[in-house]
Amino acid sequence: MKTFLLLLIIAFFSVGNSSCKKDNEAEPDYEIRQASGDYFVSPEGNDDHPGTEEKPWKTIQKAVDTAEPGKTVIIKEGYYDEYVKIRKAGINKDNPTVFFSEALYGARCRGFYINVNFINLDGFGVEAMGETNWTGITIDKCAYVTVQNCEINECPTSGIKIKNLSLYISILNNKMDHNGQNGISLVGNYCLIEGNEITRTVQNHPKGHEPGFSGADADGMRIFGTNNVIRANILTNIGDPDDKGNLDPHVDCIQSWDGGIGGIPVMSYTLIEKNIFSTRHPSGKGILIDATNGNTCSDLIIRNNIFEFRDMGLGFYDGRFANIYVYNNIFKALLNDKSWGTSVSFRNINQFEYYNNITVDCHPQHRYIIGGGRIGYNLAWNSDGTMPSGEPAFLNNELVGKNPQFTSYAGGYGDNDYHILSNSPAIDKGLTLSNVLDDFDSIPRPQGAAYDIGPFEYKPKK
Ligand SMILES: [Ca+2]
Ligand SMILES: [Ca+2]
Repeated sequence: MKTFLLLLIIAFFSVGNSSCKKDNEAEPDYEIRQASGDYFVSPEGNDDHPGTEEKPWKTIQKAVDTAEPGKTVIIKEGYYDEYVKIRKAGINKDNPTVFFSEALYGARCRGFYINVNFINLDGFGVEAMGETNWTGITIDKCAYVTVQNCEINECPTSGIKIKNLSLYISILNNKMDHNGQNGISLVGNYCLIEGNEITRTVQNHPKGHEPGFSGADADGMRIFGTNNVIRANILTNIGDPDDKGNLDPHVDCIQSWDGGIGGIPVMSYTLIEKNIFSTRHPSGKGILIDATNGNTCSDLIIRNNIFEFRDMGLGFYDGRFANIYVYNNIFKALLNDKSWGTSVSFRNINQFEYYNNITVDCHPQHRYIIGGGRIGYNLAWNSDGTMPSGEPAFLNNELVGKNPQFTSYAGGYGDNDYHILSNSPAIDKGLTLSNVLDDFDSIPRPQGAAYDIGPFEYKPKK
């Protein structure tokens, strides 16, 4: 009898489960994270409840509007059909109000709009639905907001948009796939963009464009303002050329420009390090900046990055630039490509340094640098054995046509391992630089006698 009852229960649940599934999609198994909270939200809750674990609220919006500043709200797994507006600030930068999805990406909703200070969003799954909202998470003219560990997909106008010179915003370890326009758009100062993954941005998203939208594109990030840090992000297949929505984008992994006096401020005083920027779109560029409206783009440090592109690695060729420092990067393009394939395009930059970089398959011109600056200790190689050529010609301790001996290199995008092997000619041939103290993997430089060329310092295995 007991066995029969058990079988009956199993049968009942099997039927129940299969009838709940939509489009034959299995519910993903979300990772449950331990946390202690002051308030709770659950799809089975009720907004007339007190918001305790036993009697949780039903909507995230109720929690946002009701929770005392500086407290932690735990949101249980489930779909919340809401576009949440956070309009009640936390206490201070050390005591933000925390909204925490108990299951990683498991509390899912249409998005968030934040225009108050001291807020921390952690672990949500976000998909903008259009009509009600077009951007996943908007941070508008505020300070000390952190968005971390979220998964933000399929938003027609940016995954995360930071607007109106917000300050001290941290965007950490989020995943963003197939969003329209770009993964992250930043207009702010003193912000940190670290550890995020951005894939497959699209110019014309299948959900369409929000009313009044113009200038559709498929970039990785758009960065404006000063004193920002862009670190250890992985951008792959930006502006996917096989995506039908990418009709005619100008694909840049990072793009910035000068909006003129009082306008949107071109990126300056910014550190860009340890990122992977990969695009195989024919127009694809690593970082593109123009500064033609009166302001100068200045004081950029770009070090220990991997650039894979078709057209240009760094394009600084229109407008006013000063104090641009480019160290220990890899620039990889495609041989025999109709796209330009140059590592850097620098024209009349007032003060720059270009040291310890590797260019691979940048063809036919591995670099294009017009005007004076300090250049040297770079390595240029074409994988078909042809000799690289570029402007200026090789001058200062540079290695030309030497195979850098990567761990693996097949010439593709997103699947090369650029760690150098023990027989690499790049080992100990770089210049010692006070602006570069470690490598892509945060291994201190130098290992061995001197700095290596490229983003990876060779370290013998023990
Ligand atoms: Ca662009
Ligand atoms: Ca070394």
